[in-house]
Amino acid sequence: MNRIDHQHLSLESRGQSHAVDEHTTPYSQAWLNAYWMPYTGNRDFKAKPRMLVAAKDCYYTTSDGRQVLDGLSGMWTCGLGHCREEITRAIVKQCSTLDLSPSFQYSQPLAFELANKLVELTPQGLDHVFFTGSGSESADTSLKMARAYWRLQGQASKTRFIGREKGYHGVNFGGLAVGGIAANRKMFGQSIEADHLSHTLLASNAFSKGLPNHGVELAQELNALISLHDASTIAAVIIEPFSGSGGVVLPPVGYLQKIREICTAHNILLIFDEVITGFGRCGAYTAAQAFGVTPDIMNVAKQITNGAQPMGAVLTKADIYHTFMEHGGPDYLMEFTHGYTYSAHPIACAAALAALDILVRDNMMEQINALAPHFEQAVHSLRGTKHVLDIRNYGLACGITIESHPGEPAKRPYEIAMKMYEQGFYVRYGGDTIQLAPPFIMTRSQIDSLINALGETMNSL
Ligand code: PXG
Ligand code: PLP
Repeated sequence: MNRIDHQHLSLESRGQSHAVDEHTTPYSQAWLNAYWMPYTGNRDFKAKPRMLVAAKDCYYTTSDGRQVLDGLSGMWTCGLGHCREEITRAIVKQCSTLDLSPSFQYSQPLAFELANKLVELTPQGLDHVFFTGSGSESADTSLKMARAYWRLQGQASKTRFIGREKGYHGVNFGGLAVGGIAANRKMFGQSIEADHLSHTLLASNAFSKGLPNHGVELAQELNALISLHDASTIAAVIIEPFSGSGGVVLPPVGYLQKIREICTAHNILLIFDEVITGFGRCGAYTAAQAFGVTPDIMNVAKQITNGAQPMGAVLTKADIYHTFMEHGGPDYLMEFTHGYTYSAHPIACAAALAALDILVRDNMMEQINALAPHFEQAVHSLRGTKHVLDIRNYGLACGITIESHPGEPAKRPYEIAMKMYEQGFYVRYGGDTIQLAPPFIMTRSQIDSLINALGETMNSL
């Protein structure tokens, strides 16, 4: 590698204040090594960094001045496109008005305004909002809320959780326990007690468009787990309406309805993790509305601020909120001993209000539903392309299963994503899948160029 000592470069030249990174020479390893990157092959990245220095609408600008089409809306976050002026303005204004208010025992009006907006946009019955800083924090908040709820109801033995194989609920210990992606769990040992339902990725559903037809009977596994553990030990079932990180695994027709029925029949709370599905990805404000099933608790994050500020939230039914209020003891005591320094951070609230305003003002759900059939037709045109074993889609999300190199399921998706990046396209790779989640504002011709590039790339490898 190069010998440049970045310690001696001026701060300004090290900062990425310009649209194009001025380092035309490679970065030094020592400089790169200071940052331990999350969920990244650090050694691979640092051998050949993929630095993004600016973004606008559907494009990133790389440090070497290339334009890269964003096929994943950032990290499933930026459906409205990057650097939206309305959101930027709201952030700047809030930043210079009230940068932080204490979140415990004091607050600020935007938190209440945003809570009411979320109640309005999400399914009827979810009436109260607890703010967090991320999807992982939403997951752990929802699990703690469920356990505490049952304890307050006099049913303290209801502590176990049921998640699903291929489920992703973030990286904190609670979310990890209910998560079902083995690669994410195996480094960390025991956390809290959880069991898992099977995933719903069935060979008989390969190349389904929209919700697959086979597999509703998999919901009956919940009855089997209830027989095994007894409902008196189970606090909640947590499910992504469709699994995102696990590879865009869709629920069979009727599956979520059945899970809802079983939970209700056995006094088990149903938590939907809508961190990816929330705020437009499914062509509705939530997947709960798209699929017609209302959970007791709903977790959101990501698209809530269009990715411009970190924020998450947990929405609950009135019964849950009021149970805490009624059992709270004297008024000066807190009812739920939980919260984050950055719960309802004012700048994040301002970003979220601006982002949600755009979704409503621009009839974004209609726009998504108008674009989704074109996206569906485009992604399924890849059927028959080399290495493609399955293609699944819903709304503006797609998962493509890639035939593995023997014994190395994660390698070919990585190779595809890297080659795509070289050619100016950003797609997600994870496990044995390639995932796509275009911004809601992407044009048909941009979708076509993304899919054409993907097809050519796969055929070339
Ligand atoms: N639940 C779900 C359903 C998620 O998808 C989280 C919780 C955790 O959120 P935070 O904000 O703590 O990361 C997620 C996050 C990807 C990708 O490229 C997906 C996630 C995170 C990073 C990358 O698929 N999902
Ligand atoms: N660790 C220490 C020592 C703290 O003081 C706090 C918060 O006050 C935390 C962790 C939790 O941080 P956060 O509220 O940002 O999750």
